[in-house]
Amino acid sequence: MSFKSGFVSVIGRPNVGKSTLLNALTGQKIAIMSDKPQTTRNTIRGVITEEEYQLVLIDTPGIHKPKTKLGQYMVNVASETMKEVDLILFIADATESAGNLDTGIIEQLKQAKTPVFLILNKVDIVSKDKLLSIIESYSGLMDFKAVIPVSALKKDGTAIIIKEALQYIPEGPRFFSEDTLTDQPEKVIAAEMIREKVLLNLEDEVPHGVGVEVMSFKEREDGLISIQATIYCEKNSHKGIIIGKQGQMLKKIGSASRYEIERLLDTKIFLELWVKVKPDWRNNDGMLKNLGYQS
Ligand code: GDP
Ligand code: MG
Ligand code: K
Repeated sequence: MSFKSGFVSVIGRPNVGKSTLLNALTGQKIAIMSDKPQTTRNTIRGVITEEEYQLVLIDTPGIHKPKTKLGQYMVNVASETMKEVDLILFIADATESAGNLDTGIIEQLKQAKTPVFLILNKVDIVSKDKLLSIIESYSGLMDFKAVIPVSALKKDGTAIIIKEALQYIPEGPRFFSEDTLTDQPEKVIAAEMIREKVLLNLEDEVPHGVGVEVMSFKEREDGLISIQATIYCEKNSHKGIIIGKQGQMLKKIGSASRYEIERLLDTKIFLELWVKVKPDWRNNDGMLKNLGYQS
């Protein structure tokens, strides 16, 4: 059998479990996960390489009405991605029937003319009867090439996605070397991990106005990787919250980030964090570029 390779986009409204699914499929923590919507800004790719195929998975930012330049960037990335991939996995929440955001995405999926699978996630917390009625409610909305109920959290049904997906993947070359899990530079991943920890630790106090830039990422002579990163926020009061009393919060964010990055890179790291106020950075082109949001 000849080798197959292709690109698969993962799309769905916030919190349906896209990042969790990507991680389940690739077996690695790459895309960042949190219970807050819109944590995924970059198009992060996970790569699955087997004897006979290679699938490049793209975590597509959610589609929504943009209010800032960053928002517009995310929408552009999403709609461009949808046209160029071989297959789209549209992820929906199996515990709820389609809402406005779901149907809005479906309208856009129809225009992309790329094959679409409906992946109904979180079946671990839904009854069979409910699941059947949800499937029913979705199936009238568009012609899905497959409807696959899964639990990304429990890795239940995820192998079926791959098996079905391969029917839509063309013959092609190996795009990435076998041990590649993501084509994002490690610097960007480290920044995403740190941003995840900020979001996780600060609840809703410092909402989406946080960006992380890795200023330097160097391997030292003793093998340790030394990372220096700046956390940007929009207000002085936010800076205070991120740093915390006697630096406690920043310390907490730092050690949680270090743990996660060490696990990912499989090596010891030395992490230094700074916090800076940059009002309105989300509307600043130069700033967006620095943070890796190239358009
Ligand atoms: P995203 O915004 O679509 O990327 O969603 P995330 O992957 O960040 O997941 C959002 C929330 O749903 C997190 O709290 C996940 O733990 C949870 N979640 C994801 N997949 C499942 C699943 O299969 N079952 C259950 N019960 N929860 C899930
Ligand atoms: Mg996500
Ligand atoms: K999320």
